[in-house]
Amino acid sequence: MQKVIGRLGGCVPRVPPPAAFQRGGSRRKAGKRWGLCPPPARQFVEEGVRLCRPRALRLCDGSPAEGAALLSQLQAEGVLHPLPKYDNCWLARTDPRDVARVESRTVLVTERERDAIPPKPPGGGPQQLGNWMSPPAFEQAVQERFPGCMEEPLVSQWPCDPARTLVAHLPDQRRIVSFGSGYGGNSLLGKKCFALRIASRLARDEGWLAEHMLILGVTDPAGKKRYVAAAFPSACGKTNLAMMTPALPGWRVHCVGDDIAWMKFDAEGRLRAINPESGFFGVAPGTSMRTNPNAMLTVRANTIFTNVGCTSDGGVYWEGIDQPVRPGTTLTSWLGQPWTPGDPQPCAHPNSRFCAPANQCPIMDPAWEDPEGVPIDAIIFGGRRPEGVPLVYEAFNWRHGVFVGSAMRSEATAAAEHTGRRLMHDPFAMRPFFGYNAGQYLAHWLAVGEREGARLPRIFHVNWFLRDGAGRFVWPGFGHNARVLAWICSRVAGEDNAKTTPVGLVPREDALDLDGLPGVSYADLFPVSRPFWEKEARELRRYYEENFGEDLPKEVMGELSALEERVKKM
Ligand code: OXD
Ligand code: MN
Repeated sequence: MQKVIGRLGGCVPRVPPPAAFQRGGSRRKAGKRWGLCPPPARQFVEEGVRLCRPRALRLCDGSPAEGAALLSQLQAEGVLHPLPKYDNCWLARTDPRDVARVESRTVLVTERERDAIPPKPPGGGPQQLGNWMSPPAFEQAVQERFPGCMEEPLVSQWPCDPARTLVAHLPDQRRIVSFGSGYGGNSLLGKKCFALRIASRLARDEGWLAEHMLILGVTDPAGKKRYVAAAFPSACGKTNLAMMTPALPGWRVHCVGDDIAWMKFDAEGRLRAINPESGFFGVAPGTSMRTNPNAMLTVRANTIFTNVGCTSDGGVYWEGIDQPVRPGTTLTSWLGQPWTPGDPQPCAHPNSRFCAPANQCPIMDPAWEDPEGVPIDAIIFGGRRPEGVPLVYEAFNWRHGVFVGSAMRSEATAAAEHTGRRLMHDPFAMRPFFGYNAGQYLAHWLAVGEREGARLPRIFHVNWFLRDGAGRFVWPGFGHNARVLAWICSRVAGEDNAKTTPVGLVPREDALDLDGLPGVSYADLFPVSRPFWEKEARELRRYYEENFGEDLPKEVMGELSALEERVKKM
């Protein structure tokens, strides 16, 4: 940005700012800044003003003073409530209809449907790999929503229009047009909309990867550090893993990012990742000093909480926060109602969130803002699989790894409008975030693996969520996941400590450190059963046929056939 302004300096035409600019001194200052804006930015604002007809216009400068002024304005308007127990922390209660991503109203607008999604399933079932909208339908949708929308009187303290919400992407023009929702995943346009959907399209055009992945650095007791990127579907513990406190003595984890990774090859052929976000937008329920102390320390200041409960002494509350409420303190639910433990409805919405600056996390990696990125040694896929899928396995090679990513499934979570514990396919944890046809996305990953001179990371799959017959988790998870990272690091270091199964390479029994975990048995953690994988392969074949059709790369179908053959021989 600095560069763009520099280049324009001196030749900036005197352009009068739009009439909606605020009056007085701020109008004069804004007018000056307006003149420095690049012409396409000015044109964008002018078009928006004409269309939406706001009462006032403000050109943000991003200064702390401006941040403070906006917070007090939102407090005065009843959108934000202060949380005096902490430093500069705020609570927002949204309209209860605007609490999650709305995948059904998230669209890719392209001339040809095939550029956005694979062909519709033969039976006419719902397309699960995104929604397409034609340019004329999009123009009509804009005309039905935007003209004068900022003149309309507010009907609640939370401006939204759930019946007409639309989150549209125009990948050819690198444009995003979002209407009707203030929920972060729909309205923080730099996040899912740009850093995943539009960026995945940029990445394909330019030969890199924009992925729904956390990035962490893991250092072994000898001081050797490696970086891994991991893709899990929403609300499957990415933030917890990214900020983990290892339960293995001598091991350390540093966080680079908890949700999105942009990965490009460097001159030596290594894949280097940056986190394009500057903060965390994490799920609150279940976060505690036991499960994620670093997240708890991160959100003690400068944080906006959305749809959590609150305490009468100005603190926050949610299911699993694991903090005693002081005697005499009362609780209020996310709906603003008095709440007592044991009430049938939760105190916090299951998808309630914290939004905090990343640099407040006590274990941010020293290189987390390095523009060169960090070198990735391993890529991990994972999901919530209550049965059948081993704790960890390694793909045989890159192509098999692409297959493993495409075959990911997980129980549905509260981050989107889906309900229940239904098992959903979620290829690469990108199902809601593809910026182009998912079949072409798989082809792009395969092409990355063919790149000349590439020193590719190894690929793994993990499942922290296996349950026993009584429904109890068989793996303690959280800090103990460091044990799995330790095995992954040993594989990256070239140790010969894996055994081959039809599904992939698993740790040999002596290679996974289970010391000090009474009741945790290797056999429970590594179920590889023929009936389970036969069913899994059958369901996957149907999923591929119905959702990718002929856009599934033949290499991926070949990997499925190879799995079926290996399973037959079990
Ligand atoms: C999120 C998600 O990160 O829904 O919020 O994936
Ligand atoms: Mn996410």
